Amino acid sequence: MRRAQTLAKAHLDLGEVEDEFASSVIEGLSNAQKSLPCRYFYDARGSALFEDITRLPEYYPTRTETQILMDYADDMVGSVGDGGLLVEFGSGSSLKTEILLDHLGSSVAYVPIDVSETALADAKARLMRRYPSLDVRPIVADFSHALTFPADLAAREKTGFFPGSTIGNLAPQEAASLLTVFGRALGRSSRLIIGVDLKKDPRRLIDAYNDQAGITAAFNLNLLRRINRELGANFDEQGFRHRAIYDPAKGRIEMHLVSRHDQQVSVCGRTFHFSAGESIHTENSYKYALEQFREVARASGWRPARVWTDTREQFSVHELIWPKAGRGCA
Ligand code: SAH
Ligand code: AVI
Repeated sequence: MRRAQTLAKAHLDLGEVEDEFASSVIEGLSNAQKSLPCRYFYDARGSALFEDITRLPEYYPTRTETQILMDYADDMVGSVGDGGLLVEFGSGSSLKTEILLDHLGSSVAYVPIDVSETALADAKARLMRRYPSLDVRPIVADFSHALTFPADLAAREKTGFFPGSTIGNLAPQEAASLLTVFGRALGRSSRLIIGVDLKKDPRRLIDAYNDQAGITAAFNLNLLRRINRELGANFDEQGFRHRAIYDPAKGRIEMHLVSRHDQQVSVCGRTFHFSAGESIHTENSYKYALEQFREVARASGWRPARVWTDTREQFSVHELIWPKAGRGCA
């Protein structure tokens, strides 16, 4: 990924633009189909808006996955031994984590990893109140980069947790690559408990990303506000509208920000032109069939084991096992 960014920078002659956020934004807005990476949604306001999304009547994934975790947490983590390490990728509020923590021994340590510093700080404060003896060691990082655990925890037996179907925000091939990174980081014989949203009636999907209250729209538009604040850009939020569509061939929801009229925007001293109706592609959210996701897991080097779903098979939680030896250097 770093190499890809270096190549992209060379191609665009980004020169002095060293900041990763700035270079990603300039690169994305320079593409024929303008795009922005969805990991930048999560500044303090974006993380808070995501929490609002999780409580919306239309946004079924959080409720459904939470119920699956409550029904099967003991099966999922009952075998984790004393002194184990729970590592969560894209932990956000860590609310679902509490369901697992209630089924784990008190000597387990917890490493939440997220790009959102505020989400990690709020989660840590709450967890320390609710689980006073829990050793919580947040890491502010992009989980797709090589991960190093605190030295005193590195040798512990690790269980990965990746809820929320955040894996669905990557295309299947990229998802497989990310799962390989996780497997190598967690090491031999580790397990990963991962939430994956399932294919379903497109109407339900479309409603989940076009809520009546407009919270998903605010979440999407917040990206422009963040670019203005952090990169001194001059996006007019009112000049763009939220659009979410389902592409059945690709099996994904796409979120876009659509320019309401012809306009020019300046970002880091560069000018970008938007015609009326032109969009910035801001997020994909892939929806899987159960076997299709197990195939992605196999391609990444994990062995798919158990799967838990709700009775209507709207959402799934998979158990993956990283082999004792073999692929990679784990
Ligand atoms: N796990 C929580 C939150 C899901 S929202 C849940 O299930 O409700 C996605 C989370 O992943 C956000 O907190 C976001 O900040 C984080 N995230 C997204 N991309 C990331 C990346 N590349 N590296 C680290 N964290 C990331
Ligand atoms: C974090 N991720 C899995 C969410 C999703 O459903 O793709 C982010 C989100 N985007 C719009 N609503 C929620």
